[in-house]
Amino acid sequence: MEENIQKKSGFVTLIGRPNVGKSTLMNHLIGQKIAITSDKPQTTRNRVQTVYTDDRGQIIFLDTPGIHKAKNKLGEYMVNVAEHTLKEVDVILWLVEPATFIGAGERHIAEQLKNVKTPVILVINKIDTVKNQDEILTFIAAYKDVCDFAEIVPLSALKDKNTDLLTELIFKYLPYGPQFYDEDTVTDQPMRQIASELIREKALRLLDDEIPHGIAVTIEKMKERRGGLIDIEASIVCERESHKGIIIGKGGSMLKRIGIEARKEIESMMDTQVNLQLWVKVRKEWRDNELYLKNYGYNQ
Ligand code: GDP
Ligand code: K
Ligand code: MG
Repeated sequence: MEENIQKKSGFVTLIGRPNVGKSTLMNHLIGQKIAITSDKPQTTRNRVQTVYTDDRGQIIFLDTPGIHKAKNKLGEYMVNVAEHTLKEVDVILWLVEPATFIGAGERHIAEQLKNVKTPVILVINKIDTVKNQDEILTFIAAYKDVCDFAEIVPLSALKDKNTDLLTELIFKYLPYGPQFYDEDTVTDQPMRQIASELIREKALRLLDDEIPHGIAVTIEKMKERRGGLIDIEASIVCERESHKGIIIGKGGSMLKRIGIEARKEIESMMDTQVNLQLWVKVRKEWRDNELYLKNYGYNQ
């Protein structure tokens, strides 16, 4: 490693209620889609780590599942991941919706933050949805008393508005020190994990509300042929026979759509051709079964 006393580096976590745009923001900050996103809550289940590097130094982002009240063992696991992270990082980004109403979800997060000394930057996301920009001042005023914020930044993750300012403010709070990763590193996620997450994302986005929470994706096989083509066999695991039917769809149409969309994105991610085969399996109540949870990658 080259010596670089001038550079900064550190860890930043994104927290906030489901669907406020944490994964979208992280993807835009690093300039590449690594974390999956959807309009469904609890899209993110594991901690996803990504790396941003420029002349100023290196920011390591941790996209966590949201902090919420757990309903099953999978939920408990997700909440643990999120709460644990708060104490390990250099900066916390707390994302909220552009609103003056501060709900129970936000109060719960504010309670958690009372016990940590880490600087908190409040990010008021989705300002592209605010018609009258003067309103943003009222949102800032409403949040000022909730917590002792280091900074407050209104922005749009989706439209990439004001995100450069956020990066600058993050660097302000990072310590000087050596880089943790080489400059080409974008994530610590193995390709297998990214592939299974991309399949899960397509299923989340294409399926109706009730099913997505009960699905997991496992990669059974991932192998490169001579010439570069990659064969992937994966299973979508669901909790009921009736769900299996919906995931497969009429004459296999839904599974085919999920497969096509996932394949395209995995191909662009891996920069090579992919042959993707998808199966659907039923595992009743896997979300409350430690063994299944472990098997599907939800353990640390
Ligand atoms: P997470 O659950 O906090 O990780 O949220 P996601 O990143 O999965 O985003 C949830 C939904 O909000 C998705 O449909 C995103 O496209 C949408 N979203 C995220 N950021 C913005 C934004 O700045 N503006 C708008 N209009 N939508 C956004
Ligand atoms: K989401
Ligand atoms: Mg997310």
